[in-house]
Amino acid sequence: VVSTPSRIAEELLRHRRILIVSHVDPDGDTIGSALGLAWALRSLGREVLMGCDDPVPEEAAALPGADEFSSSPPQDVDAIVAVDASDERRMGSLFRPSAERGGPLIVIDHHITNGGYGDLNLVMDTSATAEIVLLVVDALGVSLDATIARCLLTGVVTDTQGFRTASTTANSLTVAQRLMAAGADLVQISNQAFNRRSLSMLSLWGRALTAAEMRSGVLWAELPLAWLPQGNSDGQVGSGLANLLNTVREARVSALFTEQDDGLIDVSIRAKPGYDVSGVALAFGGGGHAGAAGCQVKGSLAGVREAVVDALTRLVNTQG
Ligand SMILES: [Mn+2]
Repeated sequence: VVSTPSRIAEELLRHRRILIVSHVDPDGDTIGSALGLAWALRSLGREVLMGCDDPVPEEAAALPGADEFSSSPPQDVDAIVAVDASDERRMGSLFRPSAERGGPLIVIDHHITNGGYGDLNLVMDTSATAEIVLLVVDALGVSLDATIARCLLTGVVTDTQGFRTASTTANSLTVAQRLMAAGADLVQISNQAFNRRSLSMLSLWGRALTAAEMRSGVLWAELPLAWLPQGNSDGQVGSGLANLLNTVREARVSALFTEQDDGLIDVSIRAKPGYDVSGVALAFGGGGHAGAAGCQVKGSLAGVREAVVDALTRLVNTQG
């Protein structure tokens, strides 16, 4: 069911104990959106629990409530809200089929590949899920405070790479202006988002960049499992590198292949404005946006790379 911010607010207000779930390999948008909504609901006296299958990344780690996320939150809740998760697999082990849920699953998301897997789905084509959460916060009748504003601005700043992606709109800036006026510190949020890389991670990127290859506008790099630190969560190491690959002038589209310890290859795809790589990610079982998409594919590093690079080469030839 396609919903509206006011319908979502109405549904949320019916429930006392609400679980908010951020997606696996979380980013600043899914964590910031979850926390922004959580603090708004708490100001209305609701009990809110936070769930995420993976650790909170550096870019969102300083947000109030970032330490509350649990990979095994209590299941006796009245409603579940998934934020920024384009399909149910993005909820990881925290997804419950409808028969196992006590209450509704409410999906708030901005991925164009989202098919609407919730009982209520608020899916809009915005630069960040945090933009949509702000509409819900308004519909809840909560006035913005500095905490909510800081969480939501983290979502907008991280998903737009500091207002630079093709998904950035005038509304992204209008939203940012409102959030700053409510007390969010853009400089502090940007610093936390972009200037906190470890030297060891940059060294790893250097190794991957040295071996990067480009063919007819398609640039790709790999992070084999043997190079990665123990217990690596691929999102932490890879997402910044995927964005960096896309800054290469000759690249129309770029892909980063990260070998995981579970037999899956994580693929992060980026594109210059004018190209839409979401369909390729969807075809390989993932999803995303025109300019940034991803999937996790079973197979060897070389096998998955060949298949995805072939698909991206066809895409460049078609859309270019
Ligand atoms: Mn997002």
